Amino acid sequence: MKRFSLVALLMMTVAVQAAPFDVTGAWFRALPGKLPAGGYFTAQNNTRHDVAITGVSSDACGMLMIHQSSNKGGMSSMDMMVKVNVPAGGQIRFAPGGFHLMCEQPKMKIGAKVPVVLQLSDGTAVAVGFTVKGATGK
Ligand SMILES: [Cu+2]
Repeated sequence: MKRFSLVALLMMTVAVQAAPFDVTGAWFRALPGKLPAGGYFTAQNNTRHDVAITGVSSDACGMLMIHQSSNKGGMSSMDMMVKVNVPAGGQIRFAPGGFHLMCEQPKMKIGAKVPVVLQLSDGTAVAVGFTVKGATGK
């Protein structure tokens, strides 16, 4: 009983300590054949300074880039982004139709988790496990 309480306390401590830069809901959309896979997540900046994502890499991708989808006059296109700013105390969503990671030559299986490293403007790097989902996002 006493031991159980200690574990519960430790778990609560972990839950309330937010990381300075937190990434949640990370997943890749794996498409059939050799099509690139889009990567999506939410980045939360819990610091009092703006932090930018300045680079991305993954062993599961031949090349990994930051893209932004846009729709100009009915024409949808993708632009390559050098960096994406996450404002102090705020969050940025990478989601279909907006910011996303573009994984060229993906080597991934649906249901698996693949590692991605995000380089940040403050010189740190965050390792994130991306869950691989299918074309429908499941
Ligand atoms: Cu793209």
